[in-house]
Amino acid sequence: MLKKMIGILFVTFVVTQSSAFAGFWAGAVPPEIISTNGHEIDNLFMYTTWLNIVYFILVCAGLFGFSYLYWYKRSPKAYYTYGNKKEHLVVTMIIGAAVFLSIDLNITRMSNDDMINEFWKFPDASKEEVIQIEVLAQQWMWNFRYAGVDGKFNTADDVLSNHDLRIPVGKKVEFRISSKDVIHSLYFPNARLKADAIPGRITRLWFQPTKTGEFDIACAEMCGTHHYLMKAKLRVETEEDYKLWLGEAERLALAGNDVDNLDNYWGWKWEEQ
Ligand SMILES: [Cu+2]
Repeated sequence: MLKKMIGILFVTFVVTQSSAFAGFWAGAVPPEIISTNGHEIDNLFMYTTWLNIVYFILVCAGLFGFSYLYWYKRSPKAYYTYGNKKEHLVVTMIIGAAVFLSIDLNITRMSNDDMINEFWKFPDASKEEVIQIEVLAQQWMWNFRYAGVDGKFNTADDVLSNHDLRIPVGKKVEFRISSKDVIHSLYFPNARLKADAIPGRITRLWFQPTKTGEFDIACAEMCGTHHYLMKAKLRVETEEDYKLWLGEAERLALAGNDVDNLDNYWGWKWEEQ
């Protein structure tokens, strides 16, 4: 009777919870990658995860294996050791070196390679077309600034946009980021990129989108009570759509920008770095 009841309870639990588990796993799947180098970050995550699983299995094998081998019925007399014999030291050092070399040192090498070969290789606007965008974070808003028809930042014809960032697919985009008040962090989950927005400083990041669509932009730094509201939209558009939007936005900017409103001049000169 008791067994039957436990059985029924177990089946009920599995049936009712399976959708919750499915939801959990769906949430664990990383968002779609939309940049040329986003997979480098995923590779690093996967490498670390799998290697940790391997070591976890080894540790469990040791723990349960030795518990089984030295079960009290098999070896009734306890054996006492300080663990300071030469072979103990050698085994300990081999395990320590294996973990250090395969995890710590290797992910340092991998991330260093990624930084130097990808993420810090900023596109050179004198050699190729680069979409340049200035970002100003504030409590609790993302301000984006395009240079406008004159190609110069912080002038009356700049295109200003809040929470709505548009970029053309296939083009390299560079962001120069700052903050008006506290530290925020510009986060593109689909590009696997984030950079802090720090008052009085300009930080940079770049990526090249590979897919059109609408994606999330978030603030990844707890920045106050309405931190959660700093959610902007990234629209990756075809080049024609982007040019159409930018043309219209430039026309509206020229016609409607309030040149006397000093609040609109938060931009800065885009200089070589
Ligand atoms: Cu923020």
